[in-house]
Amino acid sequence: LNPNSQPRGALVVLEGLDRSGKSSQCSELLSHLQSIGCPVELWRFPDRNTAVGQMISAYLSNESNLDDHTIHLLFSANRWEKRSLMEDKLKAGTTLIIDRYSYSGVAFSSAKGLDFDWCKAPEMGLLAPDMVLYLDISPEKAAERGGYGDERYERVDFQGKVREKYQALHDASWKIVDACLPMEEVQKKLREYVVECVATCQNGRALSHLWS
Ligand code: Z5A
Ligand code: MG
Repeated sequence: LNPNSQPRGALVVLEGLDRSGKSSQCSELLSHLQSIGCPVELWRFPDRNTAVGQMISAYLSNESNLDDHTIHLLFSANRWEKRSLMEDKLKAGTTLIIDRYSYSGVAFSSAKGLDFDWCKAPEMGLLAPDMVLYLDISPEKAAERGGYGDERYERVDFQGKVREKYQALHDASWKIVDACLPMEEVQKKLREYVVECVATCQNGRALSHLWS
């Protein structure tokens, strides 16, 4: 029996600009999957609980300054430190809903001016998501939602550059959803996509790696 064809959980990533609704929709997907009896966990990156995550958190809240390359590699290391647990969970049948992943890493750092391929390189070999749900919104509309705080990157001009970089990362695993629709409508679309993805993985879809 090919071990790659075993039933497993799905790796689903939500991406999008700040205030696009990722965290709200992630919690909603978690409750929905739980309510239909699907084993599921919600993860987020950066994971601010690890030692690396605490360095990232201090940087984002402007308590520390780091060279752009250094912070890029820390964000990547923060995903690598969770990689083997991620694989174990998926193989044990748990679906993972992830709030931001490598695409945020590449989009934000390359929007600052770092080389796009250089930014992709440290992500190579991490697990590739079965599906990326991209919540699409313009930076202007996102800013209207309020709550842009004091963290780095929370500026309309910079978010515009991030959006362009996200567009350069789209591939066949991406589903683009209009994040300006009412929350319930976004929710309905996401549920449909995710339930279908979970079923495909239960039928034994092989795990793959970035950047495939
Ligand atoms: N970053 C990086 O540089 N490199 C990396 O590798 C990674 C991240 C992983 C922190 O991330 C920063 O790290 C982030 C990218 C960078 N930079 N920035 N800026 P974070 O995940 O902690 O960022 P965040 O602060 O949690 O972003 P966001 O604010 O996550 O927003 P969101 O989760 O997408 O949105 P939300 O909290 O669900 O909703 C925002 C508001 O909109 C809220 O009031 C909702 O009620 C409202 N909302 C949501 N949906 C709707 C709809 N459909 N209609 C109307 N209103 C809505
Ligand atoms: Mg969020």
